[in-house]
Amino acid sequence: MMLWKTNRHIKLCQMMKGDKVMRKATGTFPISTILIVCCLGGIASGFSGGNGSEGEPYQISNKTQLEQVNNDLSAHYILLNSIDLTGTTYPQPVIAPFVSASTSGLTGSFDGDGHAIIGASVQASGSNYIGLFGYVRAGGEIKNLGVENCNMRGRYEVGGLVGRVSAGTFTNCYTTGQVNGSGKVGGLAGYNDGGDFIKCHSTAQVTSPSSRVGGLLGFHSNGGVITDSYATGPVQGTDYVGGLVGQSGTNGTISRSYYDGSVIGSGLSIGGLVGISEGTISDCYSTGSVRGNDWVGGLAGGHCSSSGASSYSMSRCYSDAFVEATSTNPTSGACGITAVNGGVLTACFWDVESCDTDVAYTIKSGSYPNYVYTPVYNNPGATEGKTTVEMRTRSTFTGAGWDFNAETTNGTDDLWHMPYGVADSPMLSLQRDIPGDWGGRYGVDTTDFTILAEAWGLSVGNAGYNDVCDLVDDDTIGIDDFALFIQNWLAGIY
Ligand SMILES: [Ca+2]
Ligand SMILES: [Ca+2]
Ligand SMILES: [Ca+2]
Repeated sequence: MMLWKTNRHIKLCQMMKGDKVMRKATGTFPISTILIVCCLGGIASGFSGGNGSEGEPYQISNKTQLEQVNNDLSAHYILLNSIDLTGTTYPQPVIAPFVSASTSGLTGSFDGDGHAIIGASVQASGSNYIGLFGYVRAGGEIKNLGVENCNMRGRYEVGGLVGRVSAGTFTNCYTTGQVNGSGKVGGLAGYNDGGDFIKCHSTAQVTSPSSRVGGLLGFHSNGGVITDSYATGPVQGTDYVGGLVGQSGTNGTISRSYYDGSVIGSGLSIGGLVGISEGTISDCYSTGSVRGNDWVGGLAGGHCSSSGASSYSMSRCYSDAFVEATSTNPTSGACGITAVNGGVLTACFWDVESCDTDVAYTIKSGSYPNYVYTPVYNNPGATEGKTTVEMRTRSTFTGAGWDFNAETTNGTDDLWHMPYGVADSPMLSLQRDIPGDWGGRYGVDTTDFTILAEAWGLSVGNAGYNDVCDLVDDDTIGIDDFALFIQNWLAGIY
C-alpha cells in the first residue's frame, strides 16, 4: 500500500507541477497549489542532507526517507545508519518495484556505506521481480549494503537484495535471512541480465518448488559478472539448482568465488557451484554437500548448452563436496566435476573420497529418451580425481598452473592459498583466515603492520578508524589488538 501511495503521490505531484506551470502563465497562484508546491520542496529536503547528485547524495537515516527513494530512482543516495524495517510487511519491493523495462528501475546509486537494511519483508507470492529492490537497470548501482534477516517471497525473479537486474553494478553487498520464489530465485538476486556482482555474498536460505535456484543468483547471463563472491546458505529447488548460481547462461562469467553449504534438488542438474552452466567459470570451488535426483555434480550439475553456445569453459576449479544422487542411472548420477559435460575443462580437481565416485563427468549422446552417458575418469590436464590428502597439498594445484601466493610462475595475482593452521583444500584470496592479515599479500607482514599503525590509537567514530584492526573488539585500536597481531607475525608467509 505504501508504494501505491507513493506512486499516487508522484502522479499528484506531476499533475500539480503541470497546474503550477499553467497558472504561472496566467499569473494566478491558488493557495492549494502553493501549499502543495511547498510540500514538494519538503520531500526533496525531507532527507537528512544532500541534493541527490553523485557528489552530494541524499542522506537517509530513517524508514520514511528510505521509502522516498521511489520518488526519484535516478538520484543518488547514501545511508547514514542501519534501518530496521521489522514489523512492516510490504506487498511489493520497498524500492523500485518493476513497472516496465524502460520506465522503472533504479538508474541512480544507493550506497549503504557499510550499514544494513534489517528485517525487510516483502510478501508477494503472485508477483514477479521481488526483493528489497524490485528492478535495477543500466546505470544503477548498489554498494556497501547489507540486507539482514530479510524475508522475501515472490513468484519469478526473486532475490534478497534485488529481483531483476538488467545491467547495473553491485559491490560489497550481502544478504541474510530467507528468500522464496517459484523460479529464478537467488539469495542476493533472482535474475541477472548483464549486471556485475563484485565482492557480494549471501547466507540466506533459498527455497523454491521449481527451477533456477541459487545461493547467490537464480539466473545469470548475457555478459553478467560474478567475482570475489560467495554463498553459504542452504539451497533447495527442483531443476537447475546450484550453491552459487542456479543457471549461468551464455556469456555469464563467474570467477574467484565459492559455495560452502548444502544444495538439494529433487530433479535434474544439481551442482555445488552452479546447477547448469554454458558460461565461463574460473578459480572457483564448492564444498559442503550436493544432493539431487539425476545429473548431480560437485561443481556443476550440467556443463552443457541449452542455447547452442559453442564455447564455454571451467578452469582451475575444485570440489571437495559430498555428492549424492538418488537416480539409479549408474553414470549420470553423482559425478566429481559435472554430470554432463559439453564444454572445455582445464585443471579441475575433485576429492574422490568425499564424492565417492571416480567419474569426473559423462559425455551425453543419443536422443531423448534414450540418451547414452559415457563416463570419463581421470583426464590429466582437464579433470583429475584426488585423495583428500592430495586435495590438501599445495603442489597438486601449483603443479597445474593455479596462481597461488608465494609463487610467481603461475601469476602474481595470488588468487589461492592453503588454509592456515588446519589441513584443508585451498582457499581464495577473498578469504583471509589469519587474524592480522588484513591487507597486501596473504600472510601477516609489514603491509599489515602499516595498516595497523595507521589506525593506531583511534576509536570508532574517529577519522581513519579501521574496524578490521580491532582484533580484541572494544572499538579502539590499541595494545590489545597489537598483542594478538604480534602472535601471528609472519604467519602464512612462505
Ligand atoms: Ca602467484
Ligand atoms: Ca597480508
Ligand atoms: Ca581493540
